[in-house]
Amino acid sequence: MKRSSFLRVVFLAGFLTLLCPSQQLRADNGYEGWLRYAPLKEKEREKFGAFPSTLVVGNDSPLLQASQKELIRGLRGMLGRDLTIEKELPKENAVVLGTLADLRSLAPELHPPVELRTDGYWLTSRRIHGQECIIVAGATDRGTLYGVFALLRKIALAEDLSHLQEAQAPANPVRWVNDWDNLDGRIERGYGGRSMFFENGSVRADLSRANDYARLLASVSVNGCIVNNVNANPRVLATDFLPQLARIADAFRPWGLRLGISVDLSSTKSLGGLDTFDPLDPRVQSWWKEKANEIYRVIPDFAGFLVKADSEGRPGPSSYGRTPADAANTIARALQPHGGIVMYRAFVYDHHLDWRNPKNDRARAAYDIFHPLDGNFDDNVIVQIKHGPIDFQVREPASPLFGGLERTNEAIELQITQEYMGQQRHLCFLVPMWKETLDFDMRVDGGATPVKNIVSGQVFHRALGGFAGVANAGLDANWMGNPMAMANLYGFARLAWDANLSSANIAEEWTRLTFGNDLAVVRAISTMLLSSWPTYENYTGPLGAGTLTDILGSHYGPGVASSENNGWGQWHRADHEGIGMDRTVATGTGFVGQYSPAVQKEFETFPATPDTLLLFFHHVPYAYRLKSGKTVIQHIYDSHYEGAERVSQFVQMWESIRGLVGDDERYAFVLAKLKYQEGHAIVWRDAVCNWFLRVSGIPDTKGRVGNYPNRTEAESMRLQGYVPVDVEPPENASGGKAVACQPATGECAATFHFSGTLGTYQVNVQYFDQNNGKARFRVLAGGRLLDEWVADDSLPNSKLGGDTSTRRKIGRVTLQHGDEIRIEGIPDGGEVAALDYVEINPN
Ligand code: GCV
Repeated sequence: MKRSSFLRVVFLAGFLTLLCPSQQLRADNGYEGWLRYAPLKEKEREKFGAFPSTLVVGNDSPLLQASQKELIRGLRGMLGRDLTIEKELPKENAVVLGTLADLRSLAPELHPPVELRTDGYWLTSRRIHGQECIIVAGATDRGTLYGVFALLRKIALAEDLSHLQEAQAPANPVRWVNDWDNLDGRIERGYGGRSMFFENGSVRADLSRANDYARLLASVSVNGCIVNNVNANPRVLATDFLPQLARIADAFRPWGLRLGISVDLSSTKSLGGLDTFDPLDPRVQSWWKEKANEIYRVIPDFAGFLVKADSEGRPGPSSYGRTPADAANTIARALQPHGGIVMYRAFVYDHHLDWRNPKNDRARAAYDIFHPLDGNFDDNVIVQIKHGPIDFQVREPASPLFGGLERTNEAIELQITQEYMGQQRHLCFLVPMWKETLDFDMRVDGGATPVKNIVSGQVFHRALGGFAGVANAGLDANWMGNPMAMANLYGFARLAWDANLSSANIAEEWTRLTFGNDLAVVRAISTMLLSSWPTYENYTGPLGAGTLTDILGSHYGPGVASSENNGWGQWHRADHEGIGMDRTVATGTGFVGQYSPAVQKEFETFPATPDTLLLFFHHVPYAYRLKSGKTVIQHIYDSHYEGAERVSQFVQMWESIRGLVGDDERYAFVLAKLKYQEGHAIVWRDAVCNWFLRVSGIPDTKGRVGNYPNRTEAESMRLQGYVPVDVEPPENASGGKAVACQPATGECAATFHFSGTLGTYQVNVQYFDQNNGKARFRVLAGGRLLDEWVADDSLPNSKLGGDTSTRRKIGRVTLQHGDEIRIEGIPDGGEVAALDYVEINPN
């Protein structure tokens, strides 16, 4: 969106805030997600005046019982109406709920307009025996449940139901979430608290949270959940553990959600007592068969296994010279008689690549390994492919493997948890990014073959396929650590149902369900969501170079050089002359050759390659001119400044809807997160820009990079107790240094005199919030206390650097020339109350 229209939305939202009286405020900690069922406004409620008061339910299966309860709960919340339950069709208007088979016995004359595929539903309003009825009919019980949620969604969105006629079925049979929960209760790459499934090596006693999670997932038609980390603990298959897993499956079952688990392929050795895990060894094969039988005895609707093998140190078939197909088929054959499936991840690569060899390329791995196996996988195996060829970076092309498996089931793996995307502290709505991959046309055999139609099975006529989303929801009240991050979970599931839904549509729908139908709210939040991914990309990693994050540590703050000189293969190859990976067939790694000939033409040459992916495919000099007319280096500088500036606008937009988002708790929570992001975007901006300035030696034509006239470096202040320390890498602190209060000192201060003129200013204090203590800070100007706070965030590092650098913004401070600015720090634990700089900007 252009800056001018973006600001118009800010203005409009603010204006509407003044016009509209505040909604009645409800307490809301984000637990209900998009299922709030908040009372509709009077005007909206009027639309449902004729809604029936009676409910007829076709059968009494657990799923239909859940459907019935949900309908009652939703209507009570939104319309303040209760439903009376009848066994037979009453002599008054009614809601009729059931499968198509149930409906046939009630009203044989009614047929859906199209044949409903598995999990599909039909919503319609019809006369039955002279009575106006709302019909919710599913192809299966599960489809009926999905129909109920769809109907409730329509009511929450205040849609007109008078001509209700909608028949829908999911495009993808597999719509699973993967949760990377460890049995000890930690979640790998989870940012929403501890596991809701496991604690201390066992399944939790209280699984009510798992039941609520299943409800949330069912409301958006997710039908499977892998509950443990892909880096799997073999114990998950232990005989005494299976009944524990069965309890989770029981919690999921009323919501039509099937449980699956990640398995370690070497379990036959570590757990089974065999001396091998060779998938072609008959003893290994019968062990898996026995294990599958044992599982299905306690979990009859068990969904299947997810496998990570020969990847990042995980054992795999390569130990025995066997292929992924050998391994996948061995366990698939064990599951097959029970209807279970194997999701075998294509994330197989060597993380000890020789970085000195310019022909080495991690991006090639999945295709190189799996393409030759096409057609060798059993029918109940699905190859699960990360959306890009590296690893959930901020900008990657679609994995060429999607086009390389014509005789194999495929699923796309999307990462809902924001590992590389700001870890739920930064707003980053991923649906637009996912859609770029889903809509990407692989042009296999010259035809239109977008990724979405490949994974659904449509293009290559596969019976199985779909979506897997790494969710990692946890025990935090709001599930993911930030109510805004729930938009990604919602968006994932909506795309898994129908990948043709637009990003704007999903953003608006989620916003309305989560925050209400107020126009100003819908506009402001949708606008923020839709521009958040390009914004994040702008201040982190440009032009397809990948996220320039610290890939050896937290994957969070900046760490531009961390990708280089190691075997992980996330190289951007930036040096003093240029940047980018040459992946061309002509001179590079040959990765481009993995695409169909038509797609190769798009990426093989500089001029054909879109700017957004230029550095993914080509190594170019910094002075190379992009299609935008800018040089690469100037683009890096400008995009980082634009990105950081845009986050400030997010803060303003959010502030413009104060009082309209339904409750104060979520409002304040999100505001705090956005303000934090505003500061951290500047940390990113400065680190990346200064790194490239130092390495390229080419100055910013606009003179911003390395030039901060309103800053006073902490190391240049008068220090009492504080001592200057180097920060590594140096670009992650202004001037490469900070000051730290050594714990023995107890309390420290840094002072300087304001050299500007009398006026109102904004004082920004850049400090470090380590996660190993709760240091305290006080800021005084001319002896007046301006602000004080405790640095008690749990950022992902205990060191001073790009992960922990944090901004405290103190607005509207009157200062006059010569005022003493004093920052006092009191360390705590290992946290040294460190300061980077103070910046004083005119208000
Ligand atoms: C579960 C990346 C992540 C790992 C993750 C891995 C994977 O490397 O950093 O935490 O491991 O992907 O997807 O298997």
